[in-house]
Amino acid sequence: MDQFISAFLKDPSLKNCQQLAVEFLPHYSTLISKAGGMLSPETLSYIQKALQEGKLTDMVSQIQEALTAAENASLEIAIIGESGAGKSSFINALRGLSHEAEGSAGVGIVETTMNKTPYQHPKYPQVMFWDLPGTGTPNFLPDTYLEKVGFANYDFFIIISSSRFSLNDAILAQKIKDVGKKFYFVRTKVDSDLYNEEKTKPRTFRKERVLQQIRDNCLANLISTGVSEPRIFLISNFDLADFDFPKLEETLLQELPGHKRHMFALLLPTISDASIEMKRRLLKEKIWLEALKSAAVSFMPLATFLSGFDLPQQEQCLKEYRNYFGLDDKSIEEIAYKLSKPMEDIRGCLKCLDFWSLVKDDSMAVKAAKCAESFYAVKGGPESSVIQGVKVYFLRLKFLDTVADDARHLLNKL
Ligand SMILES: Nc1nc2c(ncn2[C@@H]2O[C@H](COP(=O)(O)OP(=O)(O)O)[C@@H](O)[C@H]2O)c(=O)[nH]1
Ligand SMILES: [Mg+2]
Repeated sequence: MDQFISAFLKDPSLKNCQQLAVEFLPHYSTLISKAGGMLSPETLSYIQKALQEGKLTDMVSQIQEALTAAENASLEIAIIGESGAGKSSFINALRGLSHEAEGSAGVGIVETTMNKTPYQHPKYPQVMFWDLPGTGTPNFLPDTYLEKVGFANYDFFIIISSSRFSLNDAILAQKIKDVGKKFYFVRTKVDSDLYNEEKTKPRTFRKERVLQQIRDNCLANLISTGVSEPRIFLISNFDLADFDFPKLEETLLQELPGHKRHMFALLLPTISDASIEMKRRLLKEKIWLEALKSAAVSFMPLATFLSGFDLPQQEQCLKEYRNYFGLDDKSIEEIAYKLSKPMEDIRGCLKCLDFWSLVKDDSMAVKAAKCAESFYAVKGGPESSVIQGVKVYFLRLKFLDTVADDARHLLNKL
């Protein structure tokens, strides 16, 4: 069991809570990834204060509020760029859709309107990508553009180009900064730059050097137009795992507020070990917060609302984890198609599909019983709700690790 939670279960006295208040932040920082966790600095200090004062009800409501906020978080992502720059391809990639999938953004379609187009995430309806017109159209007016597209609604802006960024891009970036929003430059199609360079200069071609040249050119170009310290990410929409996309993911995660960070981590395509690990960390944090909340609730008088060991609920949880890591039935079907293998072969190598064997795992029951023993010492007798809570904790961790391992295993095959 997590050290912090067992120390709390063993001794919920005010004196021990005060000790735990001291240990809370250092312990929390070991749980989260370098991109950050889902609690805001304010929530962290509220929880610390509640522990310091032994106000468990306050701690429970803080955790509950944070969990609800993370679950209901919405994201509105603005993608700006000229027709042909790769906006639709980028949006499809982030939505985990192939260009031929139903509901995907039409690729290679020349845009003639100045309208913005919304694309909802197929799994997370509260996540919306907005395809916004580029700054190169004759009607682009830097002074009114942001007002026109309703800038206040977006969480951040991505300015896309497949060649140079223009003066108008730089002007727009400055305006975005002025209204207190974040922006990132994304330079697409680096795969084709590399291909062309290699074709034309096969003897002197060096991948890293070409990429550095593209980066330097974009930087010089933006700096000369007045953008200070522009952040540019080189990507290929055909291969997100390569180039700077992983760095872009991490930067965006770091810069989003905690509750949105959780949502954004869930929607990221499982393209690399790093993205699987980021998802696993955030979900592990959620399991931990839920366990800490249940532990605190069990010490509150008349606490009748502890959720028990409800099997359908656990099965649903495993299903959600599979969904988050792209191992839901539909995704497995697509993976089988990509690998040209029968679906049963793919399913056969996934441990996360067997709910019952995960639930029946004996080692988990032993762990739960061992942990609950420390609790009997305090309360003087087995409290079934606590044992159930502890079992849920271990079971969810097991689900999460199994799904993440399966995702990693499949990724290596792709
Ligand atoms: N090589 C390469 N082609 C890309 C990339 N992104 C988009 N494309 C191609 O560029 C064309 C325009 O892409 P699209 O996504 O429709 O751009 P949009 O007009 O900005 O929405 C299409 O033929 C895409 O297949 C990329 O990263 N690399
Ligand atoms: Mg398009």
